[in-house]
Amino acid sequence: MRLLVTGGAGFIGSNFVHHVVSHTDHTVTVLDKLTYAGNRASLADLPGDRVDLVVGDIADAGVVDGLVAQADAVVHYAAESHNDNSLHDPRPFLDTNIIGTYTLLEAARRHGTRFHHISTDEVYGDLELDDPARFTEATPYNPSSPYSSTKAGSDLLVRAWVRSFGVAATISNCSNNYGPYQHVEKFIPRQITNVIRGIRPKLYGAGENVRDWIHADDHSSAVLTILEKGVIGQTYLIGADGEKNNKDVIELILTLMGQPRDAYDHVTDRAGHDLRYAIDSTRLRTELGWTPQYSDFEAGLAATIDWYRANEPWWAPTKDTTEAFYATKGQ
Ligand code: NAD
Ligand code: TDX
Repeated sequence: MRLLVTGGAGFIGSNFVHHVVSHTDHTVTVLDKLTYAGNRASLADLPGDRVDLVVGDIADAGVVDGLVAQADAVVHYAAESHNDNSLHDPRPFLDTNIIGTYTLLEAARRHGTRFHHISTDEVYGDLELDDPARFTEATPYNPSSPYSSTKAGSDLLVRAWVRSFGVAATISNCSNNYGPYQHVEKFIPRQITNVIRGIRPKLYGAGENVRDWIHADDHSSAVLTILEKGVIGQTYLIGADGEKNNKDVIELILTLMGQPRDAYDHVTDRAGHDLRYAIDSTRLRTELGWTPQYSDFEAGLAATIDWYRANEPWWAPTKDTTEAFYATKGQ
């Protein structure tokens, strides 16, 4: 297949492109605007006869139309992805997550192209810490932030384009990813690179918030499975039973990096901070036969720490500006 991967120079998109190159014969065209979050270097070691990069905006119908026409399937990762940025300036989230998705869907409709939409568990809002429930495909949408509300809006556009126009689309909603190539604005790489730089890690509030961690490579194998075997019009939740609170994660990072486990600061909490996410991925496992490979979070985290230690030239150019921005917000 010829895949068009939007946002393929970002964190999860670039992990997916690496996964596709090593596990399939597909060729990939990446369409990426190279915003502050996109990085050419994340694709640099991939073979030129399998992967090419087109720099452009998913909201630009002229660019999108020709690329979608040439593809057998679109895998749509491109988004403004950071909750904290969405609290500061929501507009780019509307432009990319809503108008960009709309633009891609219209092209898929014109050309009859298979479409897979990447989304997040944050569309379901949050859970109490002691709630035995986890999110399922039947959980009502209840997004909290400008980021998650625009992702929810994009999911609903996809559903409408399936029902009204017969677009051959599937949707997946995944939990929090970790692994290589993640921007240092995000929780885990921020703390790892802080320790490398001699800056104390920063925990929002009391750190009781729970995230359901999955390795980015397991997310990629799930998306490939859905692309190959998923039922058109269906939504699949992707998760690997990785619930951990932020305090435990920060203490584990410090321990794995040879620091005292309490050598971090509590900083200003995020406005509207979702308390807990948790995914029930039964449908994906039983109906499509997917299983995650990274069952040991500590081992996956240790490998991620090694990757950031070995790849400082990849993240160093963005570290100072990221920390300067957080400092303006007391975070
Ligand atoms: P990221 O911010 O690392 O990467 C986003 C990529 O999209 C960047 O390369 C950026 O340049 C590109 N992009 C942004 N606006 C664009 C535009 N208008 N046109 C073309 N390209 C554009 O994000 P990520 O963490 O890799 O997330 C990828 C997708 O996965 C998003 O849709 C996100 O909602 C979803 N998701 C992320 C997580 C997570 O834990 N990070 C979890 C579940 C779902
Ligand atoms: O410095 C920090 N300290 C801290 O305690 C940062 C950056 C975050 N946090 C907390 C906030 C969250 O509870 O850590 C948790 C994870 O934060 P993020 O990495 O910003 O992720 P989150 O807001 O949970 O959203 C992520 O997962 C779902 C992705 O960024 C989204 O794109 C995805 O949809």
